[in-house]
Amino acid sequence: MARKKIALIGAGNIGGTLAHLAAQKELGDVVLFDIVEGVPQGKALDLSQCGPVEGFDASVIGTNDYADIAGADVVIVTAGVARKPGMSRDDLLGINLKVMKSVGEGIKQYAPDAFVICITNPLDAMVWALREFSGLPHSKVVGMAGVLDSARFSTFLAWEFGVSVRDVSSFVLGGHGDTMVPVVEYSTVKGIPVPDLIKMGKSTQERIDAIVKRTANGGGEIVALLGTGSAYYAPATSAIAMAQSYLGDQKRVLPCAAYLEGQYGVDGLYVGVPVVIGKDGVEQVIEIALDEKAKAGLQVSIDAVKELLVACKAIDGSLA
Ligand code: A3D
Repeated sequence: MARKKIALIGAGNIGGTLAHLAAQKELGDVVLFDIVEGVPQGKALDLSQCGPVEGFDASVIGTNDYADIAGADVVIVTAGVARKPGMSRDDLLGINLKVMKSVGEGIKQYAPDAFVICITNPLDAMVWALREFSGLPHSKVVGMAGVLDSARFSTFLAWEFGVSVRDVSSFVLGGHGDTMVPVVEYSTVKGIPVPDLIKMGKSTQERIDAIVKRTANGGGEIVALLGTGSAYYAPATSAIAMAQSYLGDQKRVLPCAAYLEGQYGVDGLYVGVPVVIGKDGVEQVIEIALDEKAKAGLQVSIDAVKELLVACKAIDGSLA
């Protein structure tokens, strides 16, 4: 059986980390694309030379030509600019929208059967625009945010309770921005909901509220520490989990920015919700019952995504 092909559009911090993980895990042969000449080729050469040491069988090539992504099974998009300290994700909109147009056209021409995972910010608007420009089915274009946001929430919860991260399961809904909604009621330690753990005296509401706030600002905290660039290890790992679920038809339940057609009362927007990812892409959107507070939080988040789409349509008339 031929090896799968993984195309990575954008060979920056996340793109390079994705290439390393994809090769190491032997997800398939890797094509690293960027508009900057030399960078994808240099990173690909460096990564190829990890092969003999790590013992992986995957070819890694770098390119500036979309034709090289032809027939890709999975395309992961990180092309664009990342945040600098003091910038919000939304500040990236104008620049990254143009990038999504060229990337979408490249995917449409060379990899129309791929499962596409968008990471470029502002995520919920960029994944929508990428889908519009590529013309792929909505079920085959998805945004990575919830897996990362939940991983951040789970990390902080594991630290708070002094337990293994493997026993923590947490939930973040909504847009990938300051309005995201970490859902405490659906977050558990080995099945025990966090509110019950508070009742058991393992933490306090105030401490959990602070963790929820820290999760929503999780990306900003790292941007401020790094001084230049934004998080890339955990974002790359999160997208790889989504790619693995698709390639292996694992049907994992993962929070992702998915296209909603009536679910959660939303129509025609990409919003972070739990979905099942398998061989057909997004195979199910899971609608969970939310209390009034979470519902209100989700609505604020949905309204923020709507505003971004209005801005996209104002910038690029072909999207209106
Ligand atoms: P960075 O290291 O700057 O890499 C971006 C790469 O994109 C650079 O190598 C650029 O040369 C390349 N590029 C620019 N324009 C194009 C183009 N038209 N076609 C192809 N390549 C192009 O950034 P990064 O890897 O750290 O981050 C990439 C994106 O992910 C940014 O928009 C971040 O804001 C975003 N991001 C999202 C999350 C989410 O959870 C959604 C997390 C972290 C970062």
